[in-house]
Amino acid sequence: MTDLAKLESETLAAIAAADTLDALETVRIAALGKQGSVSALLKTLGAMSPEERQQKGPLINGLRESVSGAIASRKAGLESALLNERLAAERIDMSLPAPEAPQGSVHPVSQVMDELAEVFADMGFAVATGPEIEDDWHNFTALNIPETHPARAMHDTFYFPDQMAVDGKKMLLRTHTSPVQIRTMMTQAPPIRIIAPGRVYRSDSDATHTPMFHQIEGLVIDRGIHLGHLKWTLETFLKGFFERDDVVLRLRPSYFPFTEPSVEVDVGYSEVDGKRVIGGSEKWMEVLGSGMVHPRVIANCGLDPDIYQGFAFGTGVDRLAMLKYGMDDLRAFFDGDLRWLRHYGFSALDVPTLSGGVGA
Ligand code: 2U9
Repeated sequence: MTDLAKLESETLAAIAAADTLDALETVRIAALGKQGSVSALLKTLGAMSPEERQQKGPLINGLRESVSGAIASRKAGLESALLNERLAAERIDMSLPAPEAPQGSVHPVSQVMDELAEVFADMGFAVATGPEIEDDWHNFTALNIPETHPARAMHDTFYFPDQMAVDGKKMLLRTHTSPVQIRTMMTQAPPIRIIAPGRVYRSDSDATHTPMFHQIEGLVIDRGIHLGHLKWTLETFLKGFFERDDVVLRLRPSYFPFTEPSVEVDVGYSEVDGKRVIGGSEKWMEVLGSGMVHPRVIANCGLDPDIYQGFAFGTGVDRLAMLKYGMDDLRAFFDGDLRWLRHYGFSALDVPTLSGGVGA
């Protein structure tokens, strides 16, 4: 066997025996690299006579062709074997259930606001909203709250700097949603039936009060409105919200500058395993304040109190949520703690409807 034929069969055997791309690369360099065996032969062509080169040239080039061809097809073979291995190993079984995706939840305050809107919509109330940055006329004066009333003091109310005053009226963060009702009485002709839910701000924060909390107030203005209408509305509201027919109310005389007479409302409950269960009249807890709208407030809004009367009420939405859903710390409502939100939060599909039940 000639040297050329011997070199070709040894090199082709080494290519066939290479079982990884790295091993094949080593064989390629040994044959076709700068110091390779086939490259060495190609270099001898330069020094040959024309006759010798004509005879040996095609043989040596033929060797180079067959070696590089064998390397190329071996490389392709090894690469497709690698690909098939990966395809087998990295299979995804599409029939498996989707992995748990992180999802958000509806905050209890939003849920309770939706429940309340649903309960009051059934009684013909519309939802009214207004600015959270208010002036002291809409927040205090229009509501018959005198200049010297402690609620106006800085220890209760967040004021903007005096230079922010508009038409001589101080700007502040509203301390209740009552200004929304003032604005409605000044722009909408009676009959008025609205609820005003929203954020309110008080600077006296402590263990059970946060500087921002949520309130909902209601207002009815029409001809011939009396306390019986107020009592029925509150009973229907609380029965619908707590989803119980055995809700019992107790009305106690009270005082607010914007209502006369003023009535604080307790709801009956019993203690079961340390939990408060609304219903019956074993124990009482205050849930809201209310009263007949003071005639001066009606007049302040440009309506004639001899023609129009009304009632109003107010309560804390966070507090109603705690009563209904059992949270025991108001501050947790505002921490944004995902564990709390996951535990007390609602699904976006828990849309409250009177027919489907107002709560979860
Ligand atoms: C207008 C006229 C009267 C709203 C009312 C209360 C009684 C009341 C508190 C309950 C707990 C606020 O959330 S709270 O801190 N509210 O007790 N609110 S009567 O009376 C109005 C409102 C608007 C034009």
